[in-house]
Amino acid sequence: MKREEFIEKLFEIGAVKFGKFTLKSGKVSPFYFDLRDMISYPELLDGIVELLVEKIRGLEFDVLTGIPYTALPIASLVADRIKKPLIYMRKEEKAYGTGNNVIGKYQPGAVCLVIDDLITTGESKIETAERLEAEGVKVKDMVVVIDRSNNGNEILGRSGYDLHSLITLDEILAILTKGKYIDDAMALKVKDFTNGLAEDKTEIKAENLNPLTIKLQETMKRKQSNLILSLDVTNQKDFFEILDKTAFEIVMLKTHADILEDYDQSFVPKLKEYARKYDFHIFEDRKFADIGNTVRMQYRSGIYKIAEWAEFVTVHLVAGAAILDGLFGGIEGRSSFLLARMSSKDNLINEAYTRKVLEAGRKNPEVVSGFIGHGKDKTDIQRFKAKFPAGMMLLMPGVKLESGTDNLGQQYLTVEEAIAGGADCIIVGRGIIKSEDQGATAKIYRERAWKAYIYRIN
Ligand code: S5P
Repeated sequence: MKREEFIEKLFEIGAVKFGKFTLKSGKVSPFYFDLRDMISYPELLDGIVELLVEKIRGLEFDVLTGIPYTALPIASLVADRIKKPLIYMRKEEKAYGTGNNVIGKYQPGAVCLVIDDLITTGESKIETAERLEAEGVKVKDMVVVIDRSNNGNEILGRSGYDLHSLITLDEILAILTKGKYIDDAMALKVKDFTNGLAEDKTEIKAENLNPLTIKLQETMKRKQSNLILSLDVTNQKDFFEILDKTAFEIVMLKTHADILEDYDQSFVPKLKEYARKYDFHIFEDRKFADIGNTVRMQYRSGIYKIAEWAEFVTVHLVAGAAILDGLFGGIEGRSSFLLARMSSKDNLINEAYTRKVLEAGRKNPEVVSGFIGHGKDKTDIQRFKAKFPAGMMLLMPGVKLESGTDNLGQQYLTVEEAIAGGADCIIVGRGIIKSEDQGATAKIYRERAWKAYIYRIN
């Protein structure tokens, strides 16, 4: 089947529609694509399989899959035509990595081609690929029938996948206007609409970033440091002794004020004086996680009155993004880092949770400077970082000079892995604190981290 003919048929069966459609987001779209009914048109189905087989010729893969529901019957027809095994993911999500999420047989490490009907944001494709990868299947190439975004390639490319699309939105518009199925005005409307969506997605403008995010980045440049010291000790004497030796090397100091046994009213003024003298930021790793009203009190009252002295705090979004209002409502000049992933073994954060945290950050740049995250290796971190809203930072704990673990489930990457993957700052605790010469060790961390950072951003 010719492409023109195929596109015209899609229009005729109503798989490609123009008019006014209210989307889930509440926006009114001038077009709507829905390929679900295609399975009821054998001739069209035949055409699409033919075009897909042609498109995937030359790609290397062991098995193939279609994303349920729409693409699954299409993928099974393709599998039959090229005589390759089919597998598919359950639509409902079982626990990660249990081996029960994939139906069909494959060898561990098998390379899988992913077929889907449409691409808009690419999220469902990335999610499928990540779920397949969690089950020991590798994904490299993905094929879609329609690239509705016109830049699916770029979206998936950022996450390390190659997208092949049969037809793009522009091509559909060109053919349908040529055949007089729609007029130029409609084509223009559709283009305006998709450009508008693209802009919505484009990320946070610099002027909306929290001024503290910008300040932190300026301090990084000024001090040539992206090292955050996590000063986890239980008394003030050790605390300030270590700080004396390391303050010069760090861009930010991360505290857990609640582990100091002798915390008293002298602590904060002294800490602030160090921060001023040595030019670093103060970051209390409180990991707020309760309901809005409670976190508000935990942040502003009690013994620590964190809001008065910590420029940055950490927040777990398990209670929902509304707790950001609880924390920061009515307060100026403060910001947070959200826990998007954790470094501890078997933590319960999954991809869907991470995605929601990143989305919450994108929507609240005035109180969120970025995310805390980790990964299993450089590639894994790159994929994670690719989804960040522009301008948001990745701070990474679980970093040492050598990779490894502690005996309580902490997992370490090396400085270079962390930064090459996309960490903007590294958070180091025991790697420095437990070393013999804390000052010299902090210097090594700073130099290695900064060198890797400069290399990456250039
Ligand atoms: O996922 C995380 C998030 C954080 S904030 N994993 C972490 O280890 N952290 C914190 O980073 C942790 O609370 C500790 O203060 C620091 C790492 O310390 P280290 O001694 O293992 O380097």
